[in-house]
Order: sequence, then C-alpha cells, then structure tokens
Amino acid sequence: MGCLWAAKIRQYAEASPVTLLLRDEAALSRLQRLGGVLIHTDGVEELVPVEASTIANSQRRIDNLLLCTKAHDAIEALESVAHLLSANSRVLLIQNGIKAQCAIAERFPTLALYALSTSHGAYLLRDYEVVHAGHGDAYLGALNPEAMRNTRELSPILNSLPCASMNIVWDTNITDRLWTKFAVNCAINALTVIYDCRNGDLLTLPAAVAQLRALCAEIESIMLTVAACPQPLALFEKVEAVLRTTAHNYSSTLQDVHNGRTTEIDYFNGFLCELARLADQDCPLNNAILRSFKVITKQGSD
Ligand code: KPL
Repeated sequence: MGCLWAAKIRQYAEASPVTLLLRDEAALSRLQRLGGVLIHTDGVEELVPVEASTIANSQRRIDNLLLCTKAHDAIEALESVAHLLSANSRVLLIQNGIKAQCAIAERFPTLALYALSTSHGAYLLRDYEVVHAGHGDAYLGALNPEAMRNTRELSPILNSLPCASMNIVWDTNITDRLWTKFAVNCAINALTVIYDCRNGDLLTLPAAVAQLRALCAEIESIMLTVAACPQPLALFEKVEAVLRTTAHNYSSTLQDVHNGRTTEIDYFNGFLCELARLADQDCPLNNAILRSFKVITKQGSD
C-alpha cells in the first residue's frame, strides 16, 4: 500500500513532495536500483520515480505521515518516526481493523490522527513492484479531537492527496466505517483461510455460507456491546455484498498466509474475542475459528 500511495501522490498530488521512509539501507538500495516504484494497472506498467530515505537518515520534518504498515507493525513504525513529527503534523492511519488505531490514539493523544479506510486492492509482485488490482475508493476522516480541530479547514489535507485518482471522500464519521469494516473482516478473512478460497467462493460452498451466517450473528451480538459501532449492522447482508464485489480477490489474510507473512488475525477475530471478554460474553464460534486458523497456519492468538 505504501508503494501505491507514494506513487499516486507523486503522480497526482504534485504539489506535495513525497518521500518513502524505508527501514534500512538494503531496502533503499533495492528501490534505487529499480529507479522508483513500478505500478501495474490493467496490464500497463509505469515506473514512477519516488524520493526515498531510510528512517535513520531522514531529517526532514514530516507534515503529513501516511502510515502504511500492517496493524501489528503500526505502533513501532510510528514510534520510529515520532522525532520527525511536529505539533502541526498530520498522521494518516491506513491499517486494517480498529485495534491499532485505538492503541495509537491512546499512545499519541497530542497528534492529529486520521484514518483512511480503503477498498483499493493492491499486491506486490516483488519489492517496489505493485499491482493496482482493484480500483476502489477511500474514505478519510478525523480520528481524534486533535484531528477534528486541525480540519476545520479541509483543503490543506485534501490538497495533499490524490483525491480524484484514488476516489478519496471525506467522511465525518470514520469510526463507524472502521467498526463496520472490522466486523466484515472478522466474518470473511479467517474463513477464506479455512476454506483456502477466493472471497466469492465462500458464497458457493453451502457449508461456508451456513458458517458465515452463524458467525455474522455472533459478531453482531458482540458488536452490540460496542457503543461506537453503528447499529443495526445487518452484517450478513454487508458481507454478502463485499464478497460479490471482491469475488475474484484473495483476502489480505489469505495472501499473508500464502506469502508466509504474519497475518492480522489477532486484530480481527482475536480482537473481537477480547471485546467479548470485556463484555462478559461468550463467543464460541469466533474461538473455534481462531483455533482452526491457528492449526492451519500455526500462528494467531493463544
Ligand atoms: O478487506 C478485505 C481484506 O481482504 O482484508 C476484504 C473486504 C475481505 C476484501 O478482500
């Protein structure tokens, strides 16, 4: 996602200089060898030259930080660049789920935090070579009071982003959207791993549909205990719609499993089980899903 957004900002928000902040020299040399980020869209490839630096060598103050990491890496990544932020910096969080956003809001109360919830599909072919697979949309909104104060005037933040090309819409209630998307991810992502299938295939397997219906009911009953979650959620209908529009996609969690990466399961069903525990509720289906997931992938919550 970081490659996709850096390239799109470079191409379509020319007034905002963009720098990819990379972990180490090895990552920087790989980017420099390629000469930029290579984007594949509908079979057409384009090399977009993007400035880059290692975090250790970067001294430039950051006005807008787009934190493009997996949920489990977000806090550490933000801590690693915190010294480059000022009181006027804006931090845009793009992580899945809502647990990482809540943790960051608690840990960094004085930063202006925003969330970007996006359905753009992208995956890496290899380092810095990204396929923009599904042209979706993106909702941006203020996550904490500091950001709300900071965005009485919207144009500075919107002008810094490729709003037209990435279909970015300002959302006055981004937390509703994050909770809903989190519930959808809890219903879909682990099941795609258990059935090892594309999103749309879940609707063609009677056993999966039955499991999906029961799981949605359990997730919904837990979400009823979360005041910030929009009610009624009508989760099964929402999940069905997402599965139809993303029918040919592999879920991000199944892609992680296929690529041997740590998944975000602890930020989906794992976090849901934490919420259930807080509300003193049982969640047998989610627990069973987590157990099966762990057996299949040898990772996830204990
Ligand atoms: O967000 C997704 C993901 O894969 O993480 C869904 C909605 C399931 C689409 O693939």
